[in-house]
Amino acid sequence: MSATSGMLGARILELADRLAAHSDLPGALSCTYLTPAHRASAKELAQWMQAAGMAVSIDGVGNVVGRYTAAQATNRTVIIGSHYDTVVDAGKYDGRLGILTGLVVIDHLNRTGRRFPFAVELIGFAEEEGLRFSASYIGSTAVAGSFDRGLLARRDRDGVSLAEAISATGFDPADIPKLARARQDLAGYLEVHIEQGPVLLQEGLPLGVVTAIAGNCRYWLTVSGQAGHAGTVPMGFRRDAVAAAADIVLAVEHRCSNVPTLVGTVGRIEVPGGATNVIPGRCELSLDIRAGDDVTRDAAIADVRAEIDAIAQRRGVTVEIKEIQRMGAVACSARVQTLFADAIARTGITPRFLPSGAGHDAVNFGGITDTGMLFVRCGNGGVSHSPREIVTAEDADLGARVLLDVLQHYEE
Ligand code: HGY
Ligand code: MN
Ligand code: MN
Repeated sequence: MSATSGMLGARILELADRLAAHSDLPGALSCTYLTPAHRASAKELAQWMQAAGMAVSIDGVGNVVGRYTAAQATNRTVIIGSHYDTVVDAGKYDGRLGILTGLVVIDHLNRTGRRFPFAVELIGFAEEEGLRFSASYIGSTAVAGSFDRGLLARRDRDGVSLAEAISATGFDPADIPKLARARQDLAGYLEVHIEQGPVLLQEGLPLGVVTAIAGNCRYWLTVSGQAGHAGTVPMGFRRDAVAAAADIVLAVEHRCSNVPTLVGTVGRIEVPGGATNVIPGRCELSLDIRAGDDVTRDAAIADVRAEIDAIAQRRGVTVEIKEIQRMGAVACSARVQTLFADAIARTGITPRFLPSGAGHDAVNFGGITDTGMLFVRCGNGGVSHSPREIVTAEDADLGARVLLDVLQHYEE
């Protein structure tokens, strides 16, 4: 690649900084589905894709789609994708690194006039984290043809439904199935993503090849006990919803500890109408359990549910458990893993294969086309979903060069 070494990486980081300027929050990055910051981010990404020689559109669910045509007319397409929505107080690279890596690679192809026997579609998916409507992967399931219409009824904290939010952008949610790509046209799906963990950093490696993506299950729990006066109800008479929730949190931690690839997290815990001098009668909490394989995960879920029943019994509370998401573990294509590994080896680095504990848009393509992921090292101990998330320009540059190399060898 003629681009001076390091130049692509520096450009990726510069664009990530500029994209992070669009935020729902002052002084922190938060880009939630279909907020003004989210729409502004889509517009800026579309401009950059246009300047890189792609035909660009923003589809009905907010995906930013840039198409780099093939050497000859064909529908066969390799998708390079990742997401541009973020968690609250996020890092600048989760999802965005993958979009911007694809952008600088296609910009380089355009400048050098290089085209392939297949088209390349760069897609910035609009909603992967599932924060606003507790509905992950809206963008990638729409493109993959697996969007769950039942999600349209989900409401955000202001009571706005997903259907209303999408309709407000001028698109009829009933037309979402029309966004799906014809399966016979898909020649592959490639995603570059930060590792969001410490493995590559600890082993001194800039890149890794993803073998499989963990399956995760998410739940929303409502604990109902008995509200009361904090000063007058003796401890033995209480049915305290928060104390029961605390037992649940510790039961999840206990069951999910010391089992390889198994993790359990309570990321949100809320006391509706809570007050210092009131014994909580109600407590709501999220639950996320995932593992490298579905058998390990499902065994943990069964045990946690049994323990929740025992806690409810012991404490005289009721616990309603609502399943929000169930995603199976997805193996990455052996062919694409080999393509990434060979490209990494050509840079002189030993390829490192590793599973992903984080979910990614790639899970929605694993069953319909050759799908693979390239991990890029995370600094700061591998932290992610935090403003402390960092990537070096050198590593980002290597990731771009490997992605280009994979495209050049894709159809050999
Ligand atoms: O939750 C996840 O694994 C991803 O960051 N959405
Ligand atoms: Mn994330
Ligand atoms: Mn991500």
